[in-house]
Amino acid sequence: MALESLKEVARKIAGSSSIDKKFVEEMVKEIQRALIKADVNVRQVKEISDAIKKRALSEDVLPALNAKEQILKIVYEELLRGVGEGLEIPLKKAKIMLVGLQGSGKTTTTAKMAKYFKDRGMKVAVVAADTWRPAAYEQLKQLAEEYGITFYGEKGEKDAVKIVKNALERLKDCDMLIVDTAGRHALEDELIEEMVKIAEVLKPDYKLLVLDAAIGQLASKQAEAFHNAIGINGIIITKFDGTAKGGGALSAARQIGIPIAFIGTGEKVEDFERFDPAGFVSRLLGMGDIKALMEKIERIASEEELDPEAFLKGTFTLKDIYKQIEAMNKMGPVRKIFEMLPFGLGMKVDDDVMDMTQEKMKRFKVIMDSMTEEELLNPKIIDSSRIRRIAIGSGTSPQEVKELLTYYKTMKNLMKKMKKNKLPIKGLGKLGF
Ligand SMILES: Nc1nc2c(ncn2[C@@H]2O[C@H](COP(=O)(O)OP(=O)(O)OP(=O)(O)O)[C@@H](O)[C@H]2O)c(=O)[nH]1
Ligand SMILES: [Mg+2]
Repeated sequence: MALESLKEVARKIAGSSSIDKKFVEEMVKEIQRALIKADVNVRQVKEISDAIKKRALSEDVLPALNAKEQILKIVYEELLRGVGEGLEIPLKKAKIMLVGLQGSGKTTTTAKMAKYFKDRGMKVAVVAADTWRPAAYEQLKQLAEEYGITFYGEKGEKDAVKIVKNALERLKDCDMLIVDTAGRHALEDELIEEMVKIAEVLKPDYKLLVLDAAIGQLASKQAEAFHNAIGINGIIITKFDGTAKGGGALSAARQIGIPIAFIGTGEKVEDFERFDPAGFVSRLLGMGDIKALMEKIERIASEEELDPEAFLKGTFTLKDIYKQIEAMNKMGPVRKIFEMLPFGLGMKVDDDVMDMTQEKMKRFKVIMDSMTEEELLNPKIIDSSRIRRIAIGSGTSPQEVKELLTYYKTMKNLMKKMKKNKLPIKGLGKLGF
């Protein structure tokens, strides 16, 4: 796969003896070659590589990083920007309609997606609304039965709209309805008409276009045509496993401004994943140096006698916040650290929390100095009367004390989240990438 060579780029950055202008230029050329080979649209390749070059040659190295880490961070961030947003379909009641050309992978994806949501506790049903291909009914029914998913279809019925109407009636108690539709060789009027009619009856929350990654740059024309015809709001890229041209479909999504929801990476039902841009780009880069970054965090943490386990486990107390603040002091702003983590994981954190200034850190320490041992170890007990006492004792305001408590809670949640996302707790350096 052409995008695979980005790993090589990351390895070269990690192995370079010095980062100079020549190195950056070579590196940018290599990135360009990888992207172009992967069928990424030329204009986008230029945008991405120009941005990398400009930043790599002009930005100051952050205090917490060395030059290599900084370059890797820039490459990571610009690729991420190039990839765009992912579409996360929440675990809520929803009607989903899949559209796409013949053989793009709609029926397979219908089953994969149903299993994906079923595994996450949703009550899912699939609807066979492809009345065009004779075997479509059996194909979906079989897949659904295999995975214990509710199936609705009407064998022999030619009117897809009628099937969808009946399905809506019959499947009212399901959380999610996933409707498989017919494909055609090309986007013919007849197909558009049928899609529009199905959508009118179904009123889908999501109209997802299934795009075969193997078509490379052609994906953008196809996506545009479907979008113009029925207005899609998400894209699923299939067959990402077997092609070197996957960049074409990625860049098609970006070009028409529609987020990618999932990618299919094989024929089996498990070969399916939610499209998480941060994780995706990290994997493209092999993550070699994210490891270094993690080691750095670990190192600084141990210098400060910060317990890395507690740091990530979410069992930590205000005492740990005290040490953490000191450690963060050495690493640079919290935001920068989390931005570098591939596990960015859509962790949305208030700007206030992220922008911990030196000034604020000092204030927080003063506040904590006015707390009792018991309060530091068990912040839960800090009620409004204690808040008042602490504020007076530290010469701050109750507002500020509350702010510290909010910061503490946010950190604790973040750590929990990182743990849930299977970030190894012990020995951050041993990530095994
Ligand atoms: N390698 C690989 N094959 C896939 C993937 N998704 C689907 N396929 C294969 O692609 C072929 C077509 O898939 P279908 O799901 O039948 O495609 P469709 O869009 O429903 O096709 P029509 O109903 O004819 O329009 C099948 O052989 C699938 O096994 C994928 O992510 N990777
Ligand atoms: Mg099909």
